[in-house]
Parts: sequence; C-alpha cells; structure tokens
Amino acid sequence: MTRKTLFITGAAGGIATHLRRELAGRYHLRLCDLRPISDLKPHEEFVATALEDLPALEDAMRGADAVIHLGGLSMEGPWDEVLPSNIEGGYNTFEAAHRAGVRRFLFASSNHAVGFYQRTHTINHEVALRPDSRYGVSKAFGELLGRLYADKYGMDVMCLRIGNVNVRPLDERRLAIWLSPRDMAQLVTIGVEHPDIRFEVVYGVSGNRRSWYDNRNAHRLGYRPLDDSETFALEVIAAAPEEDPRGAPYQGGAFVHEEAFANPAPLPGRTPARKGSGA
Ligand code: 15L
Repeated sequence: MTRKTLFITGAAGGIATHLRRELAGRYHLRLCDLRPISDLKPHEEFVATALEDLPALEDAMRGADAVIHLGGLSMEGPWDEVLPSNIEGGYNTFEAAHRAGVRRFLFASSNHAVGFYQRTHTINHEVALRPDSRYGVSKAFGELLGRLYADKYGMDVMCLRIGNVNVRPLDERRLAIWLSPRDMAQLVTIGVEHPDIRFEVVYGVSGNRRSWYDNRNAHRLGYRPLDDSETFALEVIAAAPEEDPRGAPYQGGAFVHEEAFANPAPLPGRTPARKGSGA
C-alpha cells in the first residue's frame, strides 16, 4: 500500500520537528519551509516555497493527501509581519490546497484565538472566538478560512487550537495547555485518518488535569491523550517565576497585554531582531 503524503508548512519549526520524529515511517512527508532542513530522512522531501507565493504553493502541493499548516508567525508580532505571513499566507495555503485538489487540511490554530477567556472559565470547541493579540486574530482568521473551504468546497478541515508543544511544560500557565509531542502526533493522525471530518475544532492539549478546556470534541473523534502535565507540576511550579498580574487572570497570559515582547523597542542604533516563522 502506498503511504499517504502529508504536505507540512513551517517544516523547519519546533512543532514540525517533533512531528517528523513521531510520524516517522508512517507517511511520506513533503516538508515546506524557506529555512533549510539538512537531516532529510528517506521518507521525506523538501520544498522551499514561500507562503506568499500561491502558484508555487499550488504546484508544490500537487499529489498530497493532506496539508498540515504550521507555517507563518508563531507569536505576537507587528501587523506588517502578521499580515503577509499569517493572513495572506493562511489564505494562500488554503487556496493552494483547494486548487491542487488536496482534500484534507489541518490548521494549527492556537490557544490565543480564545486567549481572552478567563482561567476560571472552562471553554469548549463551540465558544465564540476571543483572540488576545494580532497573532490570535490571525489564528481566528485561519479557523474561519477553514470553515469557508469546508462549507464551500467540501474540504475536510480540522483546526487544532494548540496550547504549547514541548517535551515538558515550561511554566505554570503551560501546565494547563501543554501538549506532548506524542499527543500532538495522535491528534494529527486523527485529523489525517478520521473518515468523517468536515469541519472540526479541537484543543491541542494533553490530558492535563489542570486544563481549562472541555476537549470533548477531540475525544469524540477518538483522541486518548497519553500524557498529563501533572507529572511535572511540582518542579515547574517551584522553578517558575511569578507571572505578570496583568496576564495572569487570562488563558492567553502575557499575550493579552504584551505589545513589546515580539516587537521590542529598538535599542539606540540597532534594528530589532526578526522573530522566526513557523509554529
Ligand atoms: C502559541 O500559539 C505559540 O505558537 C507558542 O509559541 C506559544 O507561545 C504558545 O502559543 C503559548 O501560549 O505558550
């Protein structure tokens, strides 16, 4: 049996790097990024295509069974970066998939599409979008693109509102939103393989006891997370610096108030560093 081909954008980024390891041997991976990837495996190929280049994206996607869209800016940034990478890039990626005849699309949305909910709130996949940043708005926009391409063209779309993918949770907020690499791979596999997806929103989090999400839609689709951040809770809390009180009540944390951390005021005589792209 021939293996399915997954077209992964932002393939040089952190999440894709975990996914490549977790999915190794199960799929053919067509890895798309502008940053080079040097350690290609036999089941992988690399295409250097910009998300801004719709015709090139369409060409590069031909023959793929599913797109996993992880590309674009992965944190808050100024509008002139969010616009080309996440808004135009998001549109181009959906449109290229449609034109290339790719039937499945997994969109890496983010907890920041709903980051203005308070932590005292348990939210499910049906709550109204409440983005906490320009970045969050771009993720909300991507989910709406997914809705459009599902309804209008019959594309099968799954939006994963990803918390934070890492081998271990980074701080107290991330204890609620942590997603282990193997649980991420399980969600992606469901998105690629489930026979009955038209448009779905799920939370990309592990089975964390401290979660503020009601992730029943993921469970309905068969998700059985293997990890729980509680394993790390004591050490994470002991090591974590105190959180800024402006962000602490909100699920999105610092994203609700922080303008400067992705776009720092330049030091005299210096240009601010550009943030990396890709989730
Ligand atoms: C995200 O959406 C980002 O892509 C990631 O870099 C983290 O900042 C994460 O959210 C988070 O909320 O921790």
